[in-house]
Amino acid sequence: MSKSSKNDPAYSSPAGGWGALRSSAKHLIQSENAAKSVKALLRANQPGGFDCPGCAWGDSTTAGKVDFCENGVKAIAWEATSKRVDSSFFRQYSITELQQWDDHSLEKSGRLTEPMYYDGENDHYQPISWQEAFKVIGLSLQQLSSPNEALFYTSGRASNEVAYLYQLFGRVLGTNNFPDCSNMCHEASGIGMTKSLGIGKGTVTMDDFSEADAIFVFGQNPGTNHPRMLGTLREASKRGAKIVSINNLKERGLQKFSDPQSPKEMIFLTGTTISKYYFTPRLGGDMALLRGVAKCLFERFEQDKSVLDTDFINEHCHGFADYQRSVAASDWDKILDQCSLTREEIEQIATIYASSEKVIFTWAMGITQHRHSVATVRELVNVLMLRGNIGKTGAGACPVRGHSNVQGNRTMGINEKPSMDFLDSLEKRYTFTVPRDAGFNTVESIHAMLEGKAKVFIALGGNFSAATPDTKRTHQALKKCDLTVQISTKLNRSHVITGKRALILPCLGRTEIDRQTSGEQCITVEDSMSMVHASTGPNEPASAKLRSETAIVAGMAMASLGDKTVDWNKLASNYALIREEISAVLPGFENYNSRIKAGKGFYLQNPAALRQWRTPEQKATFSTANLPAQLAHERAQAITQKTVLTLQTMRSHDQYNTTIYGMDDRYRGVYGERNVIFMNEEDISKQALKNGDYVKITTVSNDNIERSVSNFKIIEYAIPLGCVAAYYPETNPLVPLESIADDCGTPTYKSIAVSIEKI
Ligand SMILES: Nc1nc2c(c(=O)[nH]1)N[C@H]1C(S)=C(S)[C@@H](COP(=O)(O)OP(=O)(O)OC[C@H]3O[C@@H](n4cnc5c(=O)[nH]c(N)nc54)[C@H](O)[C@@H]3O)O[C@H]1N2
Ligand SMILES: Nc1nc2c(c(=O)[nH]1)N[C@H]1C(S)=C(S)[C@@H](COP(=O)(O)OP(=O)(O)OC[C@H]3O[C@@H](n4cnc5c(=O)[nH]c(N)nc54)[C@H](O)[C@@H]3O)O[C@H]1N2
Ligand SMILES: [Mo]
Repeated sequence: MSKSSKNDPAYSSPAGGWGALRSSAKHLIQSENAAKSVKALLRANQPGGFDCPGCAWGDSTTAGKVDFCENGVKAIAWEATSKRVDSSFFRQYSITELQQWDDHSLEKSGRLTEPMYYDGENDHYQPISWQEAFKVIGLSLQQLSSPNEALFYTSGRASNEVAYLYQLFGRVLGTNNFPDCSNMCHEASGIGMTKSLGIGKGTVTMDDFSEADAIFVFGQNPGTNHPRMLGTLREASKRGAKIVSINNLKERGLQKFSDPQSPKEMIFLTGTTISKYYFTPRLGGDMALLRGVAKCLFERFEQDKSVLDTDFINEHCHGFADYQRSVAASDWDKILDQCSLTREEIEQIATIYASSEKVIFTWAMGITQHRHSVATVRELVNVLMLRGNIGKTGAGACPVRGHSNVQGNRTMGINEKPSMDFLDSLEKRYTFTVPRDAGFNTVESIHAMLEGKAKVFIALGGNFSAATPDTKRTHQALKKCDLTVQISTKLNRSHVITGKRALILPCLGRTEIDRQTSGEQCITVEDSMSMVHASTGPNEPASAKLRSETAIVAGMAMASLGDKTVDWNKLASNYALIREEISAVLPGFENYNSRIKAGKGFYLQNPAALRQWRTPEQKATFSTANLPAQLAHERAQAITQKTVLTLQTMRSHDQYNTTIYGMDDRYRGVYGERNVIFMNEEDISKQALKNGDYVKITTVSNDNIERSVSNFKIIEYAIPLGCVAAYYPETNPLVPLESIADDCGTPTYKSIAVSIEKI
C-alpha cells in the first residue's frame, strides 16, 4: 500500500443500493414535481425516449432494462422542478444582491422562463422580447471591428443539431473562436489519442466490456460521476474479469456496489466487489506508474517473448525502438518517487496486465487535468499498444466523457482548432469563405477578454464564470465585455457576473417536448462509445416563452447575418433539415435521418478500432516523452519556504459540475458542508494541525498574485502523503490561469501547489 493514513472511507455500505434509492427518492420529492420527473425517468436512455443529461456513458444493450441512476435522477428532477425564475424574481432581486448568493441557492431558484436584459444602467434584469434580444446581439456582433472579437462558448449538453448550427453561425460570421468545456475536460485525451492513434475518441464499445479480461480504471470516480458504468463493471467482475482501480482516493463505488436493480443484492444487503485491486498513487503520478509497468514488461520480455505482442508492434506500430529507449532511460528511483507506489505494487500491476489477454483502460479527469496530461494519455496508449490491446475485441482505450454530448459537439465542429478536412467540407457545401486561423480555447478566451481583444461573449449552456480557473481574473474578464449572452435553463453565477450589458435567453431542456412549425422534433447525441442516437423529451416545457436552443441560435444568426448564406429559420423549423446538412458535410453521417430511426441509433466507426491509423506515419505511434522533470509540488517547493501540498479539485456526490444539488458527499462521509479539505493524518500533524481545524488555502506561485480561499475544514482522510483534495468550483479561485497542461491548455485542476495555515 502507498503511504495513506487510513484505508477505509467513511461509508461502509456498498455504493448504490438502498442509499442510492433513498437519495433518489429524496431528490424526486424535493423537485416539487415528482410526477413529471418519474414520467421522464422511465423514458431515460430508452429507444424513443430521451438521452439522460447526466453523463456520457453508453446505454444498456439489454432491451427493456430501466437505464438510469441516482445521479441521473438528480439531473432529471433538477430540470423538472416547479420553481420559476421569472421577471418578478428579477424585479425583487438586483444583480448586486444575487452576486452574494452561493451557487446552490442561485440554481435552486428554479427554471428561467423568459428572455431578460441587463442594460448596464439599471441594477435589475428586465424582460425583453425575443426579437429585441436578437437585435441586441445582431447589432453588437455587426459593430465589432473583427469577428474574432466574438467568443462562442459551448457546454457539452448541446445536441448535435444545435452544435452544428452554432458552429456554422460563428464560421459564417468569420471566426473559429469556439472555446468549450472540452478544453477543461478531455482535451488531453483527444489530442494525445489523435497523435498516437489518428483519432481522438475511445476505441471500445459496450460489447467490449462484456469480453474484457481486465479493466483498469484510472483517475475516475464512476460511483458518483458515471454510476451506470458501475453496472457494467459489476457484470464484468461477476464473470471474473479483473477490475483494477488506480486512484489516489479509495472511492467507495470502485470497491463495492450493490445494484438497485438486483433484488438479491437489495434484499440481502449485499453487493458485488468491484475492484479487488486498488492502487493509490500520488496526484500526477500515473505517467510514472505506467512507465514502471512498461519497464517491467520489457524486463520480462527478455525471458518470455509472449509478454509483448510483437506481431502487432511490427505490423502496426511506429517508434517502438525509441519508446524502448525512453523506458530504459527512466530510472526506477524517479518512477517510484513520482508515483509513490512501491516496486512490488508496480510489479503486481504489470502481472495483472500481462496475464490478461484483453484489456480495457478507462480514464477521466484524474488523468487529463495535469500539466503532463497529454504525455500521460499517450503513455496509457503506449502500454496498451505493447500488448496489442487496440483494435482487438474486448480491449481498447476508453476516455469516459463528461457531459452527455460533449463528444458529439466536437464531431459537429465545436472546436477552436478545426481540422482542415472539416473546413474544406464546409467550404464545398456553402458559399462563404471559411475562417482558417485557429480560435481561442477557454483559457485563451479569458486572456483575450482581459486584454480587450474579445468583446462579445455568447454561451450555449454551461456556467463559464464558475467552471473556469482564477475566478477573480475570469470575473474581471467577463465584466470587461460589451455584451455577455447566456443560453440557459437555470439561474447560475454566469448570469450575475455580466458584461457591460447582458442577456439571459431561456431554453428548453433535454426532458421537454420541442415543437417547431413542422411538428415535434427529436435531437441527436453521441455517447462515449460513439453511438449516435435520437432523444425526444416527454415533458411539457417549463414556460410557454421558452425556445429551443436550435431556434435561439437560428434567431441570433438571422439577426446578425441575414439569410443570404444559410436559411437559418428554415433549418430551425425542422431539425431533419439540419441533419441533412450534417450528412452532406461530415463523413459517417450518410442517411442520418433514416439511421436514427433504428432503436438504439448507429455506431460511428472508429478507424483505430479497425486498426486503420490516420497518423502521419499511417501507424499507431509510440510517444517517447520523458517523465516530467518535476511534479507541481517540486516546482513550487523551489519558490517558497512553506510546506507545499498538491491539491486536486473534484466533484462531490451531490453536484453536477457547478450545479450543486445538495451539501452531502455520502460516499466520502461528508454531510451538510462543502468547504472541506481532505488531508493525510501525517500531513495534518506535521503542520501542528488537528482534524476539524479551519484553514486558509493559498496557491504557491511566483507571479505576485494572491490566490486564496478561507474557512475550509480539515477532514482526515486516506490520501497519499503530500496530497490534498477539495471540491470544485469553490476552489477555482486557487487555479492560476497560467497553470495549464502542456500541448493542450487544460487548467491543471488536479495538481495545484498550495500551502495551508490555520485561521
Ligand atoms: N453526478 C455527476 N456526474 C458527472 C459530473 C458531475 O459533476 N456529477 N460531471 C461530468 C463531467 S463534465 C465529467 S468530466 C466527469 C468527471 O468524472 P471524474 O473524472 O470521475 O470526476 P472528478 O470528481 O473530477 O474525479 C476525478 C477522480 O480522479 C481521482 N484523481 C484525481 N487526481 C488523480 C491523479 O492524479 N491520479 C489518479 N489516478 N487519480 C486521480 C480523484 O480522486 C477522483 O476519484 O463526470 C461527468 N458526470
Ligand atoms: N476546479 C475544477 N474546475 C473544473 C473541473 C474540475 O474538475 N475542477 N472540471 C471541468 C470540467 S470537466 C467541465 S466539463 C467544466 C464544466 O463547465 P460547464 O459545462 O460550463 O458547466 P456546468 O456546471 O456543467 O453548467 C451548468 C449550467 O448549464 C445550464 N444548463 C443545464 N442544462 C442545460 C441545457 O440543456 N441547455 C442549456 N443551454 N443550458 C443548460 C444550466 O443553466 C446550469 O447552470 O468545468 C470544468 N471546471
Ligand atoms: Mo467534463
